Amino acid sequence: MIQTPFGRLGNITKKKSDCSIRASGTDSVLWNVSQIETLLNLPFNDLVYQAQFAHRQHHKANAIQLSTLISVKTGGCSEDCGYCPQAARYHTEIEDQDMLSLDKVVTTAKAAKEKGASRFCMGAAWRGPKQSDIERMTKIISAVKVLGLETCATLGMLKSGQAEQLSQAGLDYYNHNLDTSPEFYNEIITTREYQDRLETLENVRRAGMHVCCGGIVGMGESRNERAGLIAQLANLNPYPESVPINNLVQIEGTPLYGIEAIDPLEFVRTIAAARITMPKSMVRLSAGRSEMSEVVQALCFLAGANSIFYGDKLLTTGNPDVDQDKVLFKKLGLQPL
Ligand code: SAM
Ligand code: DTB
Ligand code: SF4
Repeated sequence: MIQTPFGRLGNITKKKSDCSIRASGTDSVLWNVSQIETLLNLPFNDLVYQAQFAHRQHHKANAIQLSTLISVKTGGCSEDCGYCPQAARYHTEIEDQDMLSLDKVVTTAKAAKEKGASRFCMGAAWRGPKQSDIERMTKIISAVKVLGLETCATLGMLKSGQAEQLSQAGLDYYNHNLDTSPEFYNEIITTREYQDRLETLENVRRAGMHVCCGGIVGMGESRNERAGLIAQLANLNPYPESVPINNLVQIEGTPLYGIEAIDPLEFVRTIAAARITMPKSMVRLSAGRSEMSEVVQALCFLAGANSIFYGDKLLTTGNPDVDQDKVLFKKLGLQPL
């Protein structure tokens, strides 16, 4: 049973999974979409209260983990993800850039560490890496790892041998998002299947790496479809250690440009549902912070977000700068983890 301030989760009794590879130590339970929709439909105060309660059972109340992103290879991607400025087929202002040198990545990682980041996440605009890409990435990962940073990479789909090589090189986390619910998925991406994503996540797990997996909201999905995304994430076996929740950054030239933005309170609800259903995960308030007021960000932290991307750039778009985040942390009494 999930512990909540109300004793039980409304009238929802969760059953322990009988799946074989639930992580030891996680209180993973199986969730169905309507149970998560019930959560999302709660009065806002009740939902946030439950999320804060879950948060305080497993995490320091006022500590936020900081990850810095770098794009190690930008643009020219073969895929058709409808949100992405790096897809070659959309005409955006992004300039393509070949893979960065090892020195450039290491210099950036050192600077991120000095500014207080604990994790360094390297992204590449690939459908998936080639063997030559893996060889270059393994050198980069090892060099970043020796700086004393946690390492994370997001390079697209991985075969099992590729995941093994990255893991051997010292990669701690692999980010691969499910992005949205299975039902809404084909509205957004057609060049790879939902199942392909699940297979990559399985390969990452089997190689012994931590899973960073989340999605994007504000793409025109319904509340039921947001519940569908959270159900998929929470039912991963085990659920991801790190769950990035991105608010769509609308980029001119992409198919999703101009879509109606999600109500910020609905975004906060999604964070709360992630926190309640994946109580031990780090829930990252990810893309979209530049467009968010301090008040909305504060509500996200109250609803259980305990990680952010830190530094003035995401992959190709802007993020609040370090000084702005320091001011916000001071106002809220938050500490870097
Ligand atoms: N190419 C690899 C892949 O797709 O797996 C890795 C990089 S890709 C840019 C990483 C993630 O960034 C995507 O899965 C998506 O969730 C997120 N993302 C990309 N563009 C975004 C946008 N405009 N707004 C919010 N999130 C975005
Ligand atoms: C994730 O979930 N969000 C990050 C990271 N994982 C790689 C990427 C956000 C990208 C936002 C658009 C851009 O800057 O290109
Ligand atoms: Fe390519 Fe990743 Fe962008 Fe999709 S999200 S177009 S795979 S870079």
